[in-house]
Amino acid sequence: MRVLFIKHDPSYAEPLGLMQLSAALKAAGHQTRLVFSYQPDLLAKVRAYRPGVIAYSSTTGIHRTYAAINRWLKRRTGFPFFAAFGGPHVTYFPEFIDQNPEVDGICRGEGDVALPELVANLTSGQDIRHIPNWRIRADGVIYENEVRPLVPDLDGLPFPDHEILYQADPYLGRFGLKRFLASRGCPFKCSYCFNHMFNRLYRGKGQIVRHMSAGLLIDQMAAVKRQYGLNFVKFVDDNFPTNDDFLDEFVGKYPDRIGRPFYLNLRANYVTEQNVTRLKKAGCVAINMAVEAGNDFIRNRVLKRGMTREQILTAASLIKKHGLILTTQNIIGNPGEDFADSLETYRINLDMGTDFAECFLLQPYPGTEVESYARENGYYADQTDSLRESYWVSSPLKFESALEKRRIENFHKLFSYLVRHPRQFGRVMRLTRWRPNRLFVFFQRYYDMLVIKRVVMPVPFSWKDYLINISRVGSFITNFILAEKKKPWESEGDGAGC
Ligand code: B12
Ligand code: SF4
Repeated sequence: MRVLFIKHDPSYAEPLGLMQLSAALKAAGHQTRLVFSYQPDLLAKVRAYRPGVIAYSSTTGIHRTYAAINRWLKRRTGFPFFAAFGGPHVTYFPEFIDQNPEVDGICRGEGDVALPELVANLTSGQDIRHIPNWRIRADGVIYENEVRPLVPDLDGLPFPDHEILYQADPYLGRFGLKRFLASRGCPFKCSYCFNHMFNRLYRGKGQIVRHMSAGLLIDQMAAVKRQYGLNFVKFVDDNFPTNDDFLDEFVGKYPDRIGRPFYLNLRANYVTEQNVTRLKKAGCVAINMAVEAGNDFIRNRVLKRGMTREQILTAASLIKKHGLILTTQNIIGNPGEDFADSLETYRINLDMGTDFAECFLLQPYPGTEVESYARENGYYADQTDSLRESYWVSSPLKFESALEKRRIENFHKLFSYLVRHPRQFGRVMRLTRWRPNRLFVFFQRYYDMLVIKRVVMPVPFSWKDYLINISRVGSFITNFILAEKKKPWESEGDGAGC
């Protein structure tokens, strides 16, 4: 059967979940393709491919766009197809299928076995109502099924399908920066993150944290390097594996077989002398560590990080001592936070000597503990469905006053700049009183991109890479500042009742 994946947002990062699913489908003998909905002729492309299944992988916020695209395609393609949704949004907000009658099934949790099983049953005309992980709409009824156990051995999965992505966007294949994943799962319980819900959903269904063997990870990377080229690696694991069996093999093989600088995420409690030494020996040039909040109460009671200020500062000094770039993740605009608390987060970054501090505005994603905390304490009253596509623009929470909210939202846009230019603090602080505006949003996105390129990934990219990136950023600006051109699925009404 032909399965078509539709992805809406621009392709600046590999959608590894989707690529993993495509590999599993191909291994089971099906055909797959990816189309980007922002490119022209979506309908013509869908009609030409005539898939049996259209698959969407959705985070919260963008789910509305995917629901609209799907509704439009159901009306306009002129042939029947099974509309399958998966990814974080439907996993934590399964009511999505009840609210969208054009959706035929949603997959909660891992889709590696669930999607091929659904497609196999659709191909052979077998019953699809009782497949684990799926909530299926059939004969006007929704059938709910438990999740199956987690994939026990990541080495048993096929390598992610890079071809599907690079066929849809050949430029990405040639771009030197590529992302990889060595593991799945995180055992911590941070209240704003999806992991505590994921772990609850999978309680008793297998080991949460799993990693590939270092040898297979490197085989996978070597194949990508050979076929498409590779200058710089970003590992997107929640926490890069640091257990001895993995790290020893990784350090032994990576320099010879891959030999490219890399960047990864590590929680402060895994930043030890031994781990940093080994990672540096393998070629690590930068470590990203989440701080989230400088204020102890917000960090540990609201966000449930379980991490002391001393732990954060010690980890930072260890990273700096070894001459590695230190980047951090920070969240401001947390429930109950005031502007003074946001400033504490800024100051701890100065104390750490952070090279680049990425800052987000808290979004209470559905089902997270922080969402309940914000609702129960009167900081948040909106419908889940109103969350924005991105955490870069505004906060959906209530603060003590309109001025407090404005200062936090503006400070968020200036945060990374100020951490690099603390002497500008006095001057820039005045800007936090301005009305939040698109210029600030654009400044932050562009500034962050430049710093990441210059400081975190100082590897040579070609002129062509620069030109293509500038044109992509250019189209982002045009869309953003001149208000986005209406898409066909937006101009035809919401299709309710169709
Ligand atoms: C790398 C990453 C990114 C990358 C790449 C994103 C991408 N689309 O792959 C970048 C930097 C671009 C990014 C951007 C954003 N991200 Co992000 N990201 C991640 C991260 C760290 C890893 C994703 C990954 O590759 N996972 C590994 C693969 C194997 O898992 P997977 O993608 O979940 O797919 C599996 C299942 O979900 C399922 N599945 C997925 N899709 C489908 C589809 C079908 C049809 C089926 C059947 C099954 C299925 O099967 C897959 C295989 O088992 C996750 C956290 C995490 N550990 O997962 C956050 C995470 C997904 N991101 C998150 C967020 C919020 C965002 C942004 C909205 C942030 C923003 N800009 O404001 C954007 C949204 C971009 C987008 N539309 O996807 C949240 C989502 C929360 C939510 N409720 O939606 C997560 C969960 C982190 C968190 N805060 O908790 N992200
Ligand atoms: S440590 Fe990171 S990935 Fe793990 S639960 Fe906390 S925020 Fe999520």
